Amino acid sequence: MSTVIKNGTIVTADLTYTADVKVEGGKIVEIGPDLTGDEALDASGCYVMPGGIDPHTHLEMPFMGTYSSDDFESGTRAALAGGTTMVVDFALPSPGQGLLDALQMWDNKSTRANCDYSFHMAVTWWGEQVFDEMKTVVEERGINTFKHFMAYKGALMVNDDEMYASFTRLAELGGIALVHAENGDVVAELSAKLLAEGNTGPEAHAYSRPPQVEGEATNRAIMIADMAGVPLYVVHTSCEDSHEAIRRARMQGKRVWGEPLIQHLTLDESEYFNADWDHAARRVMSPPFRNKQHQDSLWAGLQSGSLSVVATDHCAFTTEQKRTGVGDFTKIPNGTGGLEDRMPMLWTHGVATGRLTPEEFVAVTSTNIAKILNCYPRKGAIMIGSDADIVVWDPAKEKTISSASQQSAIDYNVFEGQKVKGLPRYTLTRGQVAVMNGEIRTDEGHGEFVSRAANTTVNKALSTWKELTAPRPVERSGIPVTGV
Ligand code: DUC
Ligand code: ZN
Ligand code: ZN
Ligand code: ZN
Repeated sequence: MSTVIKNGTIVTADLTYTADVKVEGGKIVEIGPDLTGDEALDASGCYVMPGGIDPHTHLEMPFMGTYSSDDFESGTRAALAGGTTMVVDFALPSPGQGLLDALQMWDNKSTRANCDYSFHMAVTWWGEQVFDEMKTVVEERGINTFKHFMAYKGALMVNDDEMYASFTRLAELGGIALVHAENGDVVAELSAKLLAEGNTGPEAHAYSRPPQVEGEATNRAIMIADMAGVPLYVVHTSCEDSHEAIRRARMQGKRVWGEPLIQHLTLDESEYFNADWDHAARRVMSPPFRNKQHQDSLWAGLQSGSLSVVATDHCAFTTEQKRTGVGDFTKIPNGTGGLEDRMPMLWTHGVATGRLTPEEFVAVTSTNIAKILNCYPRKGAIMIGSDADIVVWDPAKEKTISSASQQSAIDYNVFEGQKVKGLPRYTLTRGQVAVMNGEIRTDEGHGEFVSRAANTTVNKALSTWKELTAPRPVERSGIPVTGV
């Protein structure tokens, strides 16, 4: 059975042109004029783009005493509804748990996925077992990215010595280090002080995590990665303080990438001052939303290329779950949704406003991600032989975002009431039509794991630090002289 996408305009990360696309056996088999096939999808007036890849989700994740509410079924259904055809979720060992053991849990959950997916591995503690298992994870399980939490003290946080050990190991294995960059020690101090002074509401969450904690941790992670010789990917870059460090590192030739979230690009800190406790608590995530200046910095980063991708950190909790934190903001489960809305929101606020070109949109929502994570051009491309993960994007289609019509399993949406223009007409996951003119026809279990090998040639950090400081013999005679 073949399907031809007809009369559309193909947009890739480098090129916009007119051609039909023929899909068969889950792959793109032909690109050209006047193609024929068993079935045709009309793309007139639409852009035909690589399906979105969300490099950062937390589906059914045990966290802060509960589980995030979207699982691999509802989460990937939401993804497809919004034009995203692959998600990369974090397999998260509890401290002391082995990496392979945690991966088994994620394998079990992900059997319900409606679209393809991959995993990042989290390093939440350090020891010989983790050191050993990292090799198996990279070489046998096809996972080349490992996340380190510099925050969540007493739970997921790793210290600098552990981070350095893990980064060094990753450099040997050809992996990439990911960091959640917030100074967890300072966050813990600020949180305790705020609570002691009677600041218990959701707005105090933002006070406890100012941009400086993120800037400091980002700088520290960059320097540690440089000493270990490992490429670094900074997740949820939310502010200028962190962006500035990434920008500087990149200009120095270091292989560092920054990942702003659609939430930070479009929502600001005023959300936390809403008089409605639920409204504010539903938007509690880490890092928190920032002011307009930080938002402008993130948009500038996408425009200039100093920030590489746009993600969601989709980690959805119901209002009921959020209310665990009434009277103590530190107990509000951290996280917001966004999987269904990332592409339409970025199109509306990025492309429709003229800030991004359609090609840049494809780059930051798909192609750059596939390249960095090493699954390009299987994913992130409209090329013969690529997986037929395709979104037929109608730039004229409009809707108002509402929790009443969303796929996510929660009872609200942080973008509630926002008008978006630019939505999928069709979403194809490996050739199968999952969204047809607004109708969702997902196929539970259709999603397959995407293996991502280590990339030992491209992913080298460029610092010369190691050569400059490598121990070398010094021949001396006589009595050592100390002092000046
Ligand atoms: N931040 C969140 O808001 N939720 C999940 C984990 C994280 O780092
Ligand atoms: Zn994080
Ligand atoms: Zn996250
Ligand atoms: Zn199927």
